[in-house]
Amino acid sequence: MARILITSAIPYINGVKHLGNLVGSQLPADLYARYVRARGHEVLFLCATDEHGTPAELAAAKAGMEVAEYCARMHRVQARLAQGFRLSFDHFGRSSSPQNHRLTQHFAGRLAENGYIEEVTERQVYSVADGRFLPDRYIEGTCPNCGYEKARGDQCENCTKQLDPTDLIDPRSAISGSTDLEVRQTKHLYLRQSLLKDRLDAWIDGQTGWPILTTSIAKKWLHDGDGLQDRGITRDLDWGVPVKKGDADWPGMEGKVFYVWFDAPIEYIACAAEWAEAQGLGEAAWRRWWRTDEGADDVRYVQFMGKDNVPFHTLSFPATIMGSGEPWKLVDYIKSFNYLTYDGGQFSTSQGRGVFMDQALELLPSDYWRWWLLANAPESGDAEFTWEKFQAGVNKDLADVLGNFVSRVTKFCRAKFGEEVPAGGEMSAAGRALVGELTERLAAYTAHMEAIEVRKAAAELRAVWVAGNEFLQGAAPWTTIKEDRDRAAADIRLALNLVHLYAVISEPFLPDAAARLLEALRTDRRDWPDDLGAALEALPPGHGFVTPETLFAKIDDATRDEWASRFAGTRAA
Ligand code: B3M
Ligand code: ZN
Repeated sequence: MARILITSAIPYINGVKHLGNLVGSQLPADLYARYVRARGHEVLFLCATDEHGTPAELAAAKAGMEVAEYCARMHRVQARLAQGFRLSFDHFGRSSSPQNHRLTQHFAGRLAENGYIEEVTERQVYSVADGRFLPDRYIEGTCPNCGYEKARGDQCENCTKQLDPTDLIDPRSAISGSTDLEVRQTKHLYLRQSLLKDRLDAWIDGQTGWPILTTSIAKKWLHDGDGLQDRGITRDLDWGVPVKKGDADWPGMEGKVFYVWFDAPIEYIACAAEWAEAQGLGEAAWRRWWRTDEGADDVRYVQFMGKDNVPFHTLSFPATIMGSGEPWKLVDYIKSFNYLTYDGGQFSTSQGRGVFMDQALELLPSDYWRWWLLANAPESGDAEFTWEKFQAGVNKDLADVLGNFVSRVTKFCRAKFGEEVPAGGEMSAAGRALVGELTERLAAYTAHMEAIEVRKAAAELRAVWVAGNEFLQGAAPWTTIKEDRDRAAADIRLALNLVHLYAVISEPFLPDAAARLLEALRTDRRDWPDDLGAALEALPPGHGFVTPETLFAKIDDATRDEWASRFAGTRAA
């Protein structure tokens, strides 16, 4: 039994997330959380909405709402969709919480005390037409690194480079489009992460088995060009965590807030505090997950995120923690993802391109999406969503392989033996061969789940389902029953137990199907099949069941084409 802390990158509040966002952090985090819970570990799985900064302000302005009201509403929308996708967060918090305000100000105070904050009078882009400074996403232009024309002032989403607004070529206001911009003086705080470069470098070198995607991005920002740059951590915005040194005012910083990327990762900690409060637990209950001097030294902490978030999680946030000089838990493993593309192009929130979480659930229940997205997770490279691929994956894997197996076994049993596990006979040669194959496949599946190799795990799970079908085909109880009823009974008894095994091991991918199967099989046994022999006798002779309704419906070509054309354009944001 271990204690495992899991966080998913916290989605921006500015609207419903698309399937590319979902598969890049929240969904694989949920897969892993469900798996480690099933293995009996103590798990705290946290996510939240990322509510500060220009994304929130711009989206609220567009919706014609006060930003606080907008955030409250969109938090409810995202929480409902998370529930719809069965994301099993222990808490879905908010980065605007009082806990995060306090902790963010606390960290800033500690960093200042330890000499990791510099006050810089600097030149910032000011929009004459808008009458304000233009931090981060308030400004757009061409990326100086890769030439992408829609780069934002804080980061280029094409090449992931972190930018400052003054870096952009041909800059324009994202509010008004105005190019009547000038550079004015204002004072800001900088996190002197360059001072921590060697410590960060050594820390990253000390990690074993991190995905290459994670370490290569971290190393790139540590060593390329001029090396790790100090980052501005304050902004001229109204909405956010007011700049303070702990509880104390910060002279000269009145009216400013912390940069969203400074407070967002601190929300991982604050979210645990929000969770404890919501559970009616005290401070110690969440600190034992986060403070290595208060019990978190035996916690394994795993983070999930898209590749554009990696620099902040491998460098800036660890710098915040190291620089605090306090024993907060550092991440143990960072699982990062490439991008899912949509029909040859990018999923895009700003352009409303692709399928969004709310739309997906209107078409099909969450298991269909969970399965396809996870089985095709953009792990080793980008992956592409097309309606043809989605249809093929659903129809083959879920309907033809898993669904069909369940249906054939339960219906045949009902017709010939009634709705209970039949008695009699002994395991056939085909059954023994199946057990041999499953022993190996389950070991591989478990190893992939432990290693968070999502696609490999899905492929192995599919192979386990296929093995059941092949067993059934070879054993052919519908033929053998004519001469040897005991043999057919033994094979069907094994097959019914396989249905149960499938429910247990598929649960991290397909929580609804698993729940339906366990209900149909009238059992709540969910122990992981470490002992395969015992697992395949979980349902003893005489155990009653109910034949389940069709588990997965197929997507026909007409429906596929209708969806493809419906989602060909963009949706109004
Ligand atoms: N909200 C970016 C994103 O949604 C950002 C992640 C914060 S993780 C602390 O991709
Ligand atoms: Zn770029």
